[in-house]
Amino acid sequence: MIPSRLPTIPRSQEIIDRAFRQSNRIQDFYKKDYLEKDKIKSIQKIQVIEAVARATLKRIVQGYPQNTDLTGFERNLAYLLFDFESYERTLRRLKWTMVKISELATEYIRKIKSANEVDKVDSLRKSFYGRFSSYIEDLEEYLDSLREIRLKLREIPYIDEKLPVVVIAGFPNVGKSMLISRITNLKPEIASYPFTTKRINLGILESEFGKIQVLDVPGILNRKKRNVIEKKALIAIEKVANLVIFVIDPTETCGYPVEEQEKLLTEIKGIGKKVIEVENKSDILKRDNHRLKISALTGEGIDQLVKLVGDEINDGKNKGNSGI
Ligand SMILES: Nc1nc2c(ncn2[C@@H]2O[C@H](COP(=O)(O)OP(=O)(O)O)[C@@H](O)[C@H]2O)c(=O)[nH]1
Ligand SMILES: [Mg+2]
Repeated sequence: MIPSRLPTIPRSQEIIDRAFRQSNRIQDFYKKDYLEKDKIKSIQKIQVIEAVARATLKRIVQGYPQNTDLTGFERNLAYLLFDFESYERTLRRLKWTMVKISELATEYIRKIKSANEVDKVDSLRKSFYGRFSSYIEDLEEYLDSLREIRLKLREIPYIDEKLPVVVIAGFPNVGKSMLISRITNLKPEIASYPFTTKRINLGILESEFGKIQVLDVPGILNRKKRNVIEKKALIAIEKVANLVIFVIDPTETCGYPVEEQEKLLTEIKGIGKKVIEVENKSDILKRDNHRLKISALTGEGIDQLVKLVGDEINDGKNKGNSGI
């Protein structure tokens, strides 16, 4: 799973500044032999710089998930949202830099120990500073990409695979977000323009059979080539849904013809998950058909829907359905 707190990513210059700042805090001490004193001080500085940089990089490397840490759902979304191979390359590069900096510190400490002039010690120390800084500066583009990937990883909700999952699907603007805010603790953004929901929102429905995770996914259009936003919704249905609530807007105030919505429903049914079909906005229009009529706005039909969801999930459990 993806850790809930992914470490923030500093800039190269921040890592360098932090390391040097710490090294400047080393307490002064008295020693009669100036060369000896200079050596000890220089070694201490190198040790502090190396330790600070290593700790910073280690915090990042350990705080970010490896491929094997991810659940199937998380992995699918991650592959969709960014180039996973380049992400792994970035983490490997940070680890490599940690090793290189440690080697560099060891090498310079050894050289300083055997130096026999103050000038030599000072030039060795400066040379370490320069080489250390360039290792960290070379990380800049990797840190930039990791900073962007962090935002994408944070978009992926944590799904408890032990609890059932219901995905609310349908065209944009049919009332999915308003519906999830009705039946769960979640209050997502609701707007009268399409594609408000770009990420997957997770809410918890407290049913009589226990907690059910409900996902409000971006609207899907009925078309061959889907964009990344739509693919997220399909991945959620394919990978984690035990049940789908498909919302149809018969009023077409969503901006899409019912016919198109029906076609999408047929496609979603083809995925093979159990689907509850509802017609929303019943405060405006109720058609005469078999579907449950609800209004996310007024609350009409919502209790029935919640009951139906609970029954379906519970039914799946009793049947020993491995998908639930
Ligand atoms: N009249 C009416 N409007 C609704 C209902 N449900 C949603 N809406 C409106 O439809 C628009 C889209 O709703 P939203 O929940 O953001 O749709 P989503 O894109 O499917 O998540 C908003 O302007 C809502 O106020 C409903 O049951 N009745
Ligand atoms: Mg929405």
